[in-house]
Amino acid sequence: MTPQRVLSGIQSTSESLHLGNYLGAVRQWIPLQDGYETFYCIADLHTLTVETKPDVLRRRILGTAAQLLALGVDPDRSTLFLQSGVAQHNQLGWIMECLAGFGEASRMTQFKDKSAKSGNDRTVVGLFTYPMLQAADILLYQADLVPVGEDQRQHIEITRDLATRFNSRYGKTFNLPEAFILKTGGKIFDLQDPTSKMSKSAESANGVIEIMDSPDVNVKKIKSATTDNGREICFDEKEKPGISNLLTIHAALTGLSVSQIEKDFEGKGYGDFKTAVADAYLAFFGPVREKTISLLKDESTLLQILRTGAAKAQVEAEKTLESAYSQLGLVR
Ligand code: AQP
Repeated sequence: MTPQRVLSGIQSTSESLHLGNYLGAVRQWIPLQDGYETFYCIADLHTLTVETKPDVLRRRILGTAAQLLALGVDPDRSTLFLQSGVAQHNQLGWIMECLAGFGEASRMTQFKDKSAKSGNDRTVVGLFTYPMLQAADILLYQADLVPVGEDQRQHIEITRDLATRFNSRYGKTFNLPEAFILKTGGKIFDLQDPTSKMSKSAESANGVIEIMDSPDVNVKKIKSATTDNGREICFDEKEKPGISNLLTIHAALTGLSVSQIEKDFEGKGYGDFKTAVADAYLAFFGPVREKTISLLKDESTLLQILRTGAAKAQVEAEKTLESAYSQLGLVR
């Protein structure tokens, strides 16, 4: 039996992944390498929706690749590639744009939030069509599963809608992918404002743990995380969003269950608990940071991994694109 396919991606919008990117998405990528055929894409074209200096963008793309490898993406078991290295993404992206309605694209929360923040004059058309390119990313590989954070659920739904529309108009061409979202950690919150998602575009960096930041800075951020009234370490998202977020983070990093951690901290205070979260952070991300720094010293190996990945991805992408073109009636 052929293994199921997994596709996921991450933008190269910053020097560092944040804790939410890892705990919500990349953490799932690693075990899926056993038993699934995994395609992991650095969505560098999506990154162009934010204006970035070319030298900075290049550094971020390589930095993202190195961090993914350090976190456990294994190029012998996964196809790791740049979106811009597989031209079929743009080609199928155009077809998705021609299938999507203006109304449904306008209802995408990410577009509404980001365009409201930056205003009409500074919002690029690419932000509006972002979900259609993302749909192409996924459908090209006939993915069964898409491991992402909770904030991406709507984009996976529109991907399914577009695939269903195409299949019913032109004949079965695309597999319908399922979002694969963790129950614990699918949404990691900002440490200073635990009712908002931890996000690269947060107004203040104080509540965002960037994994490539110095360990001292991150320990300080964890220790000054907003906590709630009371003293007990217990999970209650409504009454104790700050402590609940830290419990989720601690559980995800140590593999302990939230109820076990609650038990371990019975009678102890917030200070002790934050120290434990910081220790768990250091134990996990200290080596990842060191490994990333060392991988970045060998740029030619990184480039080779990405090129090999793109060549493999192109073969699969081309099969799907050809079949979509011919179903549409485009003359080959
Ligand atoms: N806070 C989060 N909790 C859980 N998962 C999250 N993801 C992002 N934030 C959280 C997941 O990370 C993956 C990559 O996301 P992306 O490519 O959209 O990354 P980004 O846009 O550069 O990062 P942000 O922080 O999400 O940026 P903003 O908020 O500025 O757009 C996805 O699977 C995502 O769900």
